[in-house]
Amino acid sequence: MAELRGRHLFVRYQGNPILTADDLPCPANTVFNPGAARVDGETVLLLRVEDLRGISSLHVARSNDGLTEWRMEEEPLLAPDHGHPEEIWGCEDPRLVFLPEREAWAITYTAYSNRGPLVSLAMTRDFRHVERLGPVMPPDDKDAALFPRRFGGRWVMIHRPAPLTGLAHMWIAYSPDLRHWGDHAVLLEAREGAWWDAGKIGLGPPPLATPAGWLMMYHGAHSTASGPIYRVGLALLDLDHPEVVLRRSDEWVMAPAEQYEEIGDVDKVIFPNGWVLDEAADELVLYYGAGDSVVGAATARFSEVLDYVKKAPPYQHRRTGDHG
Ligand code: BMA
Repeated sequence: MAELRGRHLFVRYQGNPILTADDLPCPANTVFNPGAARVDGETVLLLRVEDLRGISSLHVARSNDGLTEWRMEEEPLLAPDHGHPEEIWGCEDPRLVFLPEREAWAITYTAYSNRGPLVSLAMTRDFRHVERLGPVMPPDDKDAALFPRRFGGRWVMIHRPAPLTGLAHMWIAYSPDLRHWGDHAVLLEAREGAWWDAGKIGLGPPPLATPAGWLMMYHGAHSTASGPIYRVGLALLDLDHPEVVLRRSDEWVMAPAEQYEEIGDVDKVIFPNGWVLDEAADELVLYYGAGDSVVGAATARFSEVLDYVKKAPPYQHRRTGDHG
């Protein structure tokens, strides 16, 4: 019966949406798909703000309790820059991971180039200044996050290239220096047919280290006659070998249900990029874009999420190249 509990794990915050375009210091169309971090006793969201041209930039908001009284920075942390033609159409969908070795936060984000979306990497120590490392994956590629530490001396990144034909799976790559990436392999496959995660999947928030393995949330974009439905499920990766998927939930754990998730610039979208864990309180707070228009939050008991994913079905790996 473990699968039946999945859709009750995350409870939406009653004050949702926690941020809308009206909360911003500048005129904007939408605010959504934030990365999240806990920094010096505050929750930091790196928000995707889409302006009235359709171009997105990344803005910092801070809150003590992570739910209310957000304070916005006036200027964006990352906005399309003339020196970076790969960002000409915007900076989107950041994921934030603290790298203790670098004493800095890694920001992986979608840079929207005129040759399609690609993955770019930037570093910050304080969410006030940022250093771009530039593109790390060519187009089309999205939904990337680093792991916070090296494995066998190498950094590891999850990302989602869009193939010219076939299904859009999640991939894994390795780097000695955060710049040169190789040993590419499929990590988690999109399912086929009627499944909620058929056709196209992608990483949600960065994987979270737990004693049982890396907790991973991912979205599935199930296509329907009225467009895709974006829902999220869970998987568990081996702690020392993150390319090994141990478990994968059959059912989604969150699906669009509230009006602000079902109706927006893009209907029926739940798109989480960030979460904040308070281990002492056993609380996991998930931040997500809803309907590509506003920001929602949902909380879960961390121990229940772990129990659930540990009981999810074992994952059957296939070799790269075996799949469509
Ligand atoms: C994905 C990304 C997200 C967006 C989602 C739903 O491909 O572009 O930014 O939230 O589609 O529209």
